[in-house]
Amino acid sequence: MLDELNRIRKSASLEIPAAHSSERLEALRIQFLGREQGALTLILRGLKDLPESERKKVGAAANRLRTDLEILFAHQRETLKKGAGTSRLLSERLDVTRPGIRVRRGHLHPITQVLRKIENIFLRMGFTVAEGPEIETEYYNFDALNIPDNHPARDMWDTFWLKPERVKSERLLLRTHTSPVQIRYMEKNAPPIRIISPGVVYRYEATDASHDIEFWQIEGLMVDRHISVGNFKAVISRFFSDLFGGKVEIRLRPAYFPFVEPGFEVDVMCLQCRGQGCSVCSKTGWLEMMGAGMVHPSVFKAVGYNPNPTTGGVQGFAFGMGLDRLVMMNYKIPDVRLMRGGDLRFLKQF
Ligand code: FA5
Repeated sequence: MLDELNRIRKSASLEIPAAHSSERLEALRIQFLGREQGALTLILRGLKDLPESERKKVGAAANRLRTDLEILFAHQRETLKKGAGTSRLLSERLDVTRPGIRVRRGHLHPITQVLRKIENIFLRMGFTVAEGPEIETEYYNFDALNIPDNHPARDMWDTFWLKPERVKSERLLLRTHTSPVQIRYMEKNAPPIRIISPGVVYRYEATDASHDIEFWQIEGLMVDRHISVGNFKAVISRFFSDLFGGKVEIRLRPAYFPFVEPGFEVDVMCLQCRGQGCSVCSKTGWLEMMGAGMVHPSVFKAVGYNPNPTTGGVQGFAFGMGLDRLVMMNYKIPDVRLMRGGDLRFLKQF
């Protein structure tokens, strides 16, 4: 038996360090220590049949050999692992002399590009930029703008109401226009005022080529003593000629908005079809770009301003234009829904 143990020790100490793969190492482990037929296992299992004097001697030698083999196997396992690490290092090594991988640059969304252009035009005319929240209270979106509950004008803006229905007794909604920023700004600032306020607004309505449920508006507000419709026309004509290079025809139509008096809508001749009529302008040749008007005295009262010019009060004009539609005009985009579609084939063109 002792001879047999020596033979196993000799062969194992040659073969285990020579194993160059984990598969080979596992085969050797089974050969020597395998639970069923391992050479050493068979000897340990046969101990019980030996005479007592021999059993002790062989048993001690066999256990020593088992410990030594386990150490040999563990050592070889480590060696193989390190070897694998080295070959990974070799395969992943960095060749700093190779040309780099080009990282594709993104760019600004067409809406952001046009918005920046518009902001610059207004900044040059002495306006500043103000912001307001997209989640708005019923008071700022409607009541303070002279649109009380049950007023039929509320039907003009299909609204996404938020749940829970009331927060601190206020009903919340996704703002349907940027006009609430007028109120928020006037509450905190005294006249004279010259601001624009760009932002996203939401409407619960059916979509088509010129209507989306989420779109950008830019609010404008100018308040001072002796401001008239003439000032509005001058500012807005200058704006359109700076934006489109002076080649654009605009027209003012009377319109009703409860927070202005008089009110009007401003149309721009459709650049897509040059006034001939197409799907973008619903075959009219004109695209409605903004609602506007002279700020209603009730709105001034709601923010604590004196609306009476004969007693030193103020007057002003306000407008709210659809930025998406201006972008459509600027780049001749046929459908407003492309703006938020996330289609790279569309976006890469700008
Ligand atoms: C308003 O939202 C008023 N707050 C504008 C205003 C401000 C009037 C200040 C008077 C004084 P209106 O609902 O018409 O008005 O929207 C203004 C502009 O937003 C429209 O002229 C149009 O250009 C754009 N717009 C309206 N609905 C959509 C829509 N569903 N998708 C894309 N653009 C839209």
